[in-house]
Amino acid sequence: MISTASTPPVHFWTPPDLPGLDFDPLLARLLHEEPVARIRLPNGEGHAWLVTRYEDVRFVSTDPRFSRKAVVGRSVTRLAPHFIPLDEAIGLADPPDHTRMRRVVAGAFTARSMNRLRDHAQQVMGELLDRMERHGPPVDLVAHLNRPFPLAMVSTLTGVPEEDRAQMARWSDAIISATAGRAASERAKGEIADYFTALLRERAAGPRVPAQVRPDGAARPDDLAGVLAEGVEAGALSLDEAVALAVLVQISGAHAVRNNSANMVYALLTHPAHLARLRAEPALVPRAVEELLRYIPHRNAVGLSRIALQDVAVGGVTIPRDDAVYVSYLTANRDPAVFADPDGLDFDRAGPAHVAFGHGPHYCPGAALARMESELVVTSLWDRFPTLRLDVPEERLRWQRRALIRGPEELPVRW
Ligand code: FLV
Ligand code: FLV
Repeated sequence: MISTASTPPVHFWTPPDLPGLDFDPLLARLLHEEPVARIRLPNGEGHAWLVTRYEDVRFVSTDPRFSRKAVVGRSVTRLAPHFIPLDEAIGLADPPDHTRMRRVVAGAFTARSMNRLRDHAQQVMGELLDRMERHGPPVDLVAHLNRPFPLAMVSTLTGVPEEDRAQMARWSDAIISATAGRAASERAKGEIADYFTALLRERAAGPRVPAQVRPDGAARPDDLAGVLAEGVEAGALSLDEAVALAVLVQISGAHAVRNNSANMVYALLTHPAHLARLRAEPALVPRAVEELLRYIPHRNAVGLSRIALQDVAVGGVTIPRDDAVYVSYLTANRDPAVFADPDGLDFDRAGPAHVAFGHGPHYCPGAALARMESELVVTSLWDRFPTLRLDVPEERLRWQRRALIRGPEELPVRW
């Protein structure tokens, strides 16, 4: 029998500039009508598969027959003109190389590091809120809080000193962008890689920040740069791998939480009953943040593909060897087979975990930090400014256009 099931039509997909937290209509249609589809995005060559159901997304993101390494050197169809990670980055590695690098990073994302960062987070948040109060209403919340807060947190984690953080933000914006132009994005990748190469060399030469004293008496900084420098010295990973890893953590950590936490504030300001309940029941905050992570469409289109190393059946369709495959964590989080009333925001939702941080070996290493930052944003902001509200009608808010990661351009508020 001749089957046409394995060669469905290719959907040409130029993601629309959607306002607010509207869900991409093509993504919704594919989830419901064509859960294993073929797409073509504005850059790169040919087509790629797109897998949208929760179970299929978890399968593709876990099965070793789908390779990230094999993406390197291929011009897979994509949203951005360039590739965001450096070729040696952990996001483009497969096990066992991936496992080896991940083990090194674990040393910087320990419970102890997170606890230390929690105290620091409260201090940074307090300073930003003080500054906002001194400025007085109206203020742009993105500029005053959503942008500087995660930038400070991830920079403390990586080991980037305060005086270099504005430059980090400029590099990140040029790299996580579909509009900066390929040359500018590649130049920024080169410059930030040079910066982290120098920072790691400096850490290897000796600590310049107050060091933790380890049981063996040796002293070292336990920020990511210190952990990576030590890993390079021990032969656990190459300098290029360490630099590419640090760059990915630095740019993704600041950029993702800036936008996602701004979207959370927007979601709460436009769901007053949810906000009132959250204020009345502070114990609800962790569950509310989980539900917001599930609900918020974090990005436009899709991020990083994998290559099928063999023919693999996914959701009843055979994906041929050598074809590129994307998953959508956005649609997986709206799959009605897993989440009842998936398009509703429901702080009482129980059941399976969302996949907003990805799934499988590449699961976001910064998830605990991102959760802590988001919980702090949605509590401290209203503790300090209980009457916080938008300063313009909702329809007048400007949303980033042709973005990779979605979020408001600015969030004018008063109190
Ligand atoms: O938005 C993207 C992205 C963001 C990011 O923080 C890290 C990345 O590697 C990527 C990416 O590869 C593709 C994106 O569209
Ligand atoms: O870090 C990545 C990432 C972060 C993010 O906030 C959104 C994304 O789509 C991605 C991604 O696709 C790949 C990453 O490595």
